Amino acid sequence: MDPALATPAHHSPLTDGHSVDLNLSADTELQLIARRARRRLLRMHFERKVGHIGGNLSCLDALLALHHRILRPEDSFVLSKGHSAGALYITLWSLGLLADADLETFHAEGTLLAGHPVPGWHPRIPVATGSLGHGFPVATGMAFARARCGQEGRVFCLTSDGEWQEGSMWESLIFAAHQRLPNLTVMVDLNGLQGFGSTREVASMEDLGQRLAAFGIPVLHVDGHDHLAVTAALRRPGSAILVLHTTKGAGVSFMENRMEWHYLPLNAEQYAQALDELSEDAVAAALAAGGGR
Ligand SMILES: Cc1ncc(C[n+]2csc(CCOP(=O)(O)OP(=O)(O)O)c2C)c(N)n1
Ligand SMILES: [Mg+2]
Repeated sequence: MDPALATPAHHSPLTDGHSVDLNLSADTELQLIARRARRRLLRMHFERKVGHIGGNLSCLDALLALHHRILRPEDSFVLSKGHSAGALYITLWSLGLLADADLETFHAEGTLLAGHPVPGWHPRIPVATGSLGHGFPVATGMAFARARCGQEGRVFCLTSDGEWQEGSMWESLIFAAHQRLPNLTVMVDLNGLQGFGSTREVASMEDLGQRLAAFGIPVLHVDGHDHLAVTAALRRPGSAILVLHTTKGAGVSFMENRMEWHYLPLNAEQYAQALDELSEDAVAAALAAGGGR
């Protein structure tokens, strides 16, 4: 195993009050963290009666891999698919960078933990996003400025697949490719669904990976729910585009690949069923069977 992935030699603070078994492999540790993160994310959305759950679940594993394994203080991250702010807050909570009391203010009047990121109050939330097609251009500018000024640090950006229907994304890609930026990693959450159907039905960009590759920046295809694969791809030096093959609603059977879970809040029965599927017992069974997520 990559030594950089080794489990810390003390109790991990990365969970919802439980400590992680010290002998677990780093991969298993992240799987457990991801299960707990899913449960906390669902609770947060259930308590506030808000949606956007499907797209939060599709990118949560990549966010966990990035924030737990890759990001250094000199790096920056931009959540271009700002409607997945919940997954970012939960990721920061899983690192002990946000508290339960913070999460309880999610979507509340006047909160900093809004449904789309409010910038500037947390070092890992540098940019206001939510209007799709906005974050990636900003991330490109940040990477350009760093490269120009000879500054350390990489810029990471998470985009959605529907977002690539925005013209500003392609303008930025033209710029990034032309400038041969050395420090920009863009992830595409390729879950195949957007607000009103599949991306294929609404405005097909297939094969998106090939289209992106035409710009000359290396494109890597990764299982977006495989923490080790995502970590390895993110660790690659230089600029790259990571096409994350994901499932919208990943981890909750009745949400997976269902467009309506872009919008729906959970009712009490659905919440109970989802928690059942993500229970500690279910985690143990899945790990024993060699399963992920
Ligand atoms: C410019 C803009 N238009 C419309 C919206 C409303 N909106 C929010 S999410 C979304 C689409 C969701 O699909 P996708 O972009 O693929 O995200 P994911 O599947 O990851 O949730 C839309 C249209 C928006 N946020 N910004
Ligand atoms: Mg999508």
